[in-house]
Amino acid sequence: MSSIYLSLGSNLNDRFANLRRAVDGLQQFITITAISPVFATEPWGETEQPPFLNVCVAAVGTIAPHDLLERIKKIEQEMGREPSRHWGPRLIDIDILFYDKLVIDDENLTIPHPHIAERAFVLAPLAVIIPDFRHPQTGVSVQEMLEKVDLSGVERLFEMPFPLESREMAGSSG
Ligand code: PH2
Ligand code: MG
Ligand code: MG
Repeated sequence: MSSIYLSLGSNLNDRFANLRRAVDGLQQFITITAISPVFATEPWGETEQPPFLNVCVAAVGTIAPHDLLERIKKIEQEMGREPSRHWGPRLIDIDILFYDKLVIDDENLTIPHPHIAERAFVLAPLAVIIPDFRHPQTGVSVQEMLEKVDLSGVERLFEMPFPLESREMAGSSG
């Protein structure tokens, strides 16, 4: 079993529903063990776009990293994500942050995610679920990285309901 940590973000349409749907999709191929609270975050990188909702997810699974990436892309496509400019607005974005302590850097996939240490919108939710996890390349913990970033644009909103109620898991019939 591998430990997998993901960042989810949305800044278009019903942002919370988008996160919820993405979590449901992920559960088809990994077992989610924790979900962070939902954070409202100011756009990072490209600031002329609507504010985001962000969460981080911890999961376990046996899916290989590149297969994980393919399944994630499929969720994004099925949810109707359209091509956008680099760091531009998106209905749903699911990024692989860490996969165990693995380091991968090829044309398709870079793990750990290259921007973790700069992004308060990743570190704030991640520090709620894995504060002591150490970056495999720098040895710096999530909590230590969090203490180095500006948290002014990041607001903790509410808990993401988890685990899902069994009625919800079975698919609601009204
Ligand atoms: N994602 C981006 C670019 N900027 N800013 C925030 N606050 N949250 C995001 O999820 C985000 C972003 C590109 O993936
Ligand atoms: Mg991203
Ligand atoms: Mg992405």
